[in-house]
Amino acid sequence: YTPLFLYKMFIIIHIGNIYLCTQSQDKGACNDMYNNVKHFINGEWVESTGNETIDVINPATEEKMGTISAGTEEDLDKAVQAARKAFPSFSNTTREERVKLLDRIADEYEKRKDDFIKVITQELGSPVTFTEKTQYEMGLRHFRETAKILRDFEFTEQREGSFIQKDAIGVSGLITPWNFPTNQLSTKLASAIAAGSTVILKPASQTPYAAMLVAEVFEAAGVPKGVFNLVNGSGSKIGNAISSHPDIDFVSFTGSGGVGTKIMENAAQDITKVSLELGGKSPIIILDDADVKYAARNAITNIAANTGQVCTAGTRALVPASMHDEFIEAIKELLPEFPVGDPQDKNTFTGPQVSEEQWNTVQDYIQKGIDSGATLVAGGTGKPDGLETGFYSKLTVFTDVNRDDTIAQEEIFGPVLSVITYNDLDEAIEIANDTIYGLAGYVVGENPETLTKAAKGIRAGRITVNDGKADFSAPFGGFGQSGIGREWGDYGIEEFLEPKTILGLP
Ligand code: TAP
Repeated sequence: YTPLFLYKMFIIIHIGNIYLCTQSQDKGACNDMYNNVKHFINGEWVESTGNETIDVINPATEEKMGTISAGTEEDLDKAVQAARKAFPSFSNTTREERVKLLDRIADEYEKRKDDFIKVITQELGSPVTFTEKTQYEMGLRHFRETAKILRDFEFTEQREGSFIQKDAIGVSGLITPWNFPTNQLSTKLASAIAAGSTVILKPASQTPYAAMLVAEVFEAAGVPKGVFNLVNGSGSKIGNAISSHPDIDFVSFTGSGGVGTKIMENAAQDITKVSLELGGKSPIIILDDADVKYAARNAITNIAANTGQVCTAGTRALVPASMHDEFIEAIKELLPEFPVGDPQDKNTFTGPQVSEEQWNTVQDYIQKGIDSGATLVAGGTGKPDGLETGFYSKLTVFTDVNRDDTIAQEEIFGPVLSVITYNDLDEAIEIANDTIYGLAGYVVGENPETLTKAAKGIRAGRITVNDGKADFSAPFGGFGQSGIGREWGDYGIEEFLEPKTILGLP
């Protein structure tokens, strides 16, 4: 074998590989950036101290996109030490320096727009149009809005008898879910940076590539070493270790109630502060003067967007008994405008569930709805026709649902709507508030007085009236078992601060 022969063989094999990759349904399969993704600790991409990896699956093709390193407790310790070391100088940076840093992060984030869209569409199965307009955009808005708020944020206050100073809380552990891969990270990261806290991030194992891109954005923006650390790995190992780490001062978590409870239990051992953004079972109160078609469209959008994997999704449509039949007809008529299918198709409205596990959960709930005697208006169990590969659910609407049925009480996190009738507004508000949750609520109608009464009556962290749009400067979080604490805007920054009262200062 002459060197020339070997070189020719190398070229032939290389071209062959490229051909095979381009023929694959799963375009990520041939991209090295998807394989054995490392941790980002103290400003460097580092190998894990363990050998285990976690597979990442494209939910639309069911193919493996690649792997991430499964972090160890030793990896986490290194990240905590780096964050601890960086804390004194970062927490002493000026507000202006941190505003500039957030602006640079936002600029670098914008430069990676195409990569974010590609990655989130593949790892989450979020339809490409939604990924661009919502997933990508929400991440960016948090960095931009927080920078804007930070410009006027008051870290000190002189009162008649005291001086109050707000100090950064210390090292924060951030644990995030998969449903909005950049939004969930960005709101926590933007607030932490604004406050001067250093962080360790553990993203969801199903959607780690968006987090990897965020780490690259932070690197490119020149975030000082140790201020931002990323440790990949399972929730049961790294998430659990973050919530019980004695040198972490604050745990900010978004995800399921069950894990939220475990995090509180762990954090309680060292009296570590936690903020929890958990689930919801949000009501949509449709008033008797609402336009029926508009109300039906609002309800379907609530369950179809992001395949129902939205903590604030309105999943209980509360409809006046007198409007019920007309509402159901409008739902049936409008459903074809919400196609379920390939996330790469620009016309797709609803993609697959994120994982087989999530698909199974949704199927179980649909079966429970059928077993409870509710009437199936559309959808049902199984996959939509022609979508046998991929974790696709049918858009499912039940009516004749009792307010205390399982499907009317528990978070499904799938495209399932429960229609419940009411007789007067007081009853609607009572039903709206009759769950353990209180994350969001929706009101649809015309009369300003009734809209106001309904909006004020719902006990939840965010109420949207008709077309109300998200305000990234306003607090986001829940009442009841929807969580503890608030994210977004100035309320989000406050979570990463400790107020200190100084008395008798000359
Ligand atoms: P969770 O298990 O709560 O996952 C959220 C995050 O917590 C992930 O990063 C996860 O890591 C981590 N985690 C898991 N177990 C942990 C532990 N013992 N200690 C610390 N962290 C841990 O959510 P899920 O399983 O992905 O989804 C289940 C249900 O949660 C959904 O059906 C839905 O009802 C709800 N959910 C709610 C939200 C929001 S925004 N409120 C978002 C997603 C899901 P791994 O990814 O490695 O497991």
